[in-house]
Amino acid sequence: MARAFIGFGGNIGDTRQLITDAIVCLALRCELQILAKSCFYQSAPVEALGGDYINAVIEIETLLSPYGLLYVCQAVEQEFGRERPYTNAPRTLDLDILSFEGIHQEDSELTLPHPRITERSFVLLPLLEIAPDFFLPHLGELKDYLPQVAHQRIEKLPCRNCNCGEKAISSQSTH
Ligand code: PH2
Ligand code: MG
Ligand code: MG
Repeated sequence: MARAFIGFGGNIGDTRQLITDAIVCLALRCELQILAKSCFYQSAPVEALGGDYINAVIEIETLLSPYGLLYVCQAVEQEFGRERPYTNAPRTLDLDILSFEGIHQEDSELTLPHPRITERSFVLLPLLEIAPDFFLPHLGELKDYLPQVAHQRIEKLPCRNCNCGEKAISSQSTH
């Protein structure tokens, strides 16, 4: 079994619901198991136009090859993220394989780990939430890159599945 991390992002439509649905869609596939799911994060667009993004990261284990997983991710993107030819809100959803079992490859179709994994708070924060000691052979400890992305605006959104919302509420009430 290979362990991999997948990043989700989008900034058109109800991205939070779209990511939730896409994760359910992945969970229904017998080729992979979901091991962990981060909270949602709202982030300023990085090198992109438009409104804030919603981002999240999941950890999976799979018997698929990296390209098999890429194919699955692209199929889910198409299912959920394709532009819809009717009035208002085309919806987009981006799925990126962030790392796959420590494999290092620079292929035009699939670069692993993701080439900008250390440069983006919207990847590092959710990934480190579910894998705090995540380490990659060529990059070292991912948490060491946090200071470099500290200027990128990002906020963890309260959610039902963990107590991050409760913490936010209780810290508000104590101040
Ligand atoms: N994705 C991009 C480009 N910029 N910015 C944020 N905040 N979140 C994203 O997911 C994102 C981005 C290209 O995939
Ligand atoms: Mg992307
Ligand atoms: Mg992508």
